[in-house]
Amino acid sequence: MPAPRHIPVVIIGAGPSGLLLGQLLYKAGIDNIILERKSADYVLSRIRAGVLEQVTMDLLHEAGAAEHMDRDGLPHHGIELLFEGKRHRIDLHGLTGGKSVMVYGQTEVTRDLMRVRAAEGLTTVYEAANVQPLEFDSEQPTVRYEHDGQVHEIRCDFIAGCDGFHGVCRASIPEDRIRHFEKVYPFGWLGLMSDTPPVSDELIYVNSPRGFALCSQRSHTRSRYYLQVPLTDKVEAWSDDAFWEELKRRLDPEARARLVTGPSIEKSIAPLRSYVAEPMRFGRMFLAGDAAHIVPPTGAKGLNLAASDVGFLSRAFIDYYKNKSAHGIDHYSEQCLHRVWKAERFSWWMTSLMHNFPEEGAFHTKVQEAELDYVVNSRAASTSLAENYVGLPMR
Ligand code: FAS
Ligand code: PHB
Repeated sequence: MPAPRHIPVVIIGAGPSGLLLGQLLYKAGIDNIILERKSADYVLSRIRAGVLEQVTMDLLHEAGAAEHMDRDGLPHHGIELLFEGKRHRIDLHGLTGGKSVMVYGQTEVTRDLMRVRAAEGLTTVYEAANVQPLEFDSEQPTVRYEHDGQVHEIRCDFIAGCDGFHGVCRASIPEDRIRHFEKVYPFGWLGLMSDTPPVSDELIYVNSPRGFALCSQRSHTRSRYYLQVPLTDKVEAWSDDAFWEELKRRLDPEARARLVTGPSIEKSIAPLRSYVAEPMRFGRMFLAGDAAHIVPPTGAKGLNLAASDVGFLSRAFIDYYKNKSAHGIDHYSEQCLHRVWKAERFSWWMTSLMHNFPEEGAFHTKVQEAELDYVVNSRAASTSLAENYVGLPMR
């Protein structure tokens, strides 16, 4: 085994969390390495989020990775809620004093971060196998991994667990030091991507008697659609035609008439869960993004929460190295969780509002109808939805 080297921060995972953290640390002069178990192509092949909050946009600018987002991203000032056959616009911009969101895919964000990292000559070890965070309670943790048939060890000051929900970092924490909070939803999202023009200028969130649907987009020529499906459904059982026919059944007549269908370029089913691990810091190992929490995508918060965790973590490391202060790292978990739980609540609320829960019975459906009517007819209620959707401040 080559002699262990020392790198200040070892980041495990090269998804958006790991890549954004790597860039923010580099910009502050803090050396780091990223260890990723998959290939770069595999990471880019995963179709995930599509909506960025201002906080995320600001961090991408700070990371020097916003050029393509500024060029290709689509600012959105409103969304629509469709229920009982009628669409109701939520004026995000007007209700939040001028805030908006940016429609720009996670795949593009990840590609942009990969590009700037490579341009700066920074190291990302792809296809790093059997990555193990070790001695993270000591003053000098170690990360061991295998690559190209060799075992490697890196000594470091800090480990950033950016390895997602199924990663190794959270799994390395003894059960008596971590608390899990989880809610699993009784359905999944069947997603389809197509090179067809979006059905509408803005996103449409649908609550129909047949289930939830979402009409989203990636550009003026690429659309992203979702259908609520039972957890027992298999993506192989859904032909493109079956998807389009079911989507039409859940839309209003105007959208149904405008819908342009076409061959899927991606189709997959994702389960929905709410999950939070507490705390998010264990000695010199810090969890960020999906490694620490998961939200149902209804509120478009997953990627954005990952970004704000990384914003807090990068500031904490910069505080440590530049100001010799442990204040940031000592308050990291509390700072993140304050924002995480508000996003968990909003994502749970949007999911509860927009999906069918047949097992909950007729009373639940009537309460849902009343809440939808209240949200679109009360300025206070629609303002609450709007300020959460555009993203609460990082504080
Ligand atoms: P990621 O999971 O993206 O990245 C973690 C990385 O760590 C991966 O590349 C993984 O290969 C790597 N890794 C794992 N274990 C490792 C190990 N042992 N060693 C080394 N590397 C390891 N969010 C939204 O806002 N809107 C959406 O519509 C949306 N849709 C989603 C659909 C699906 C199917 C999923 C799973 C998530 C979705 N999300 C959505 C949430 C998603 O966007 C996440 O919030 C986002 O990917 C979080 O980024 P990371 O924290 O970097 O985690
Ligand atoms: C998406 O475009 O993938 C998307 C948009 C908004 C959501 C979830 C997913 O709430």
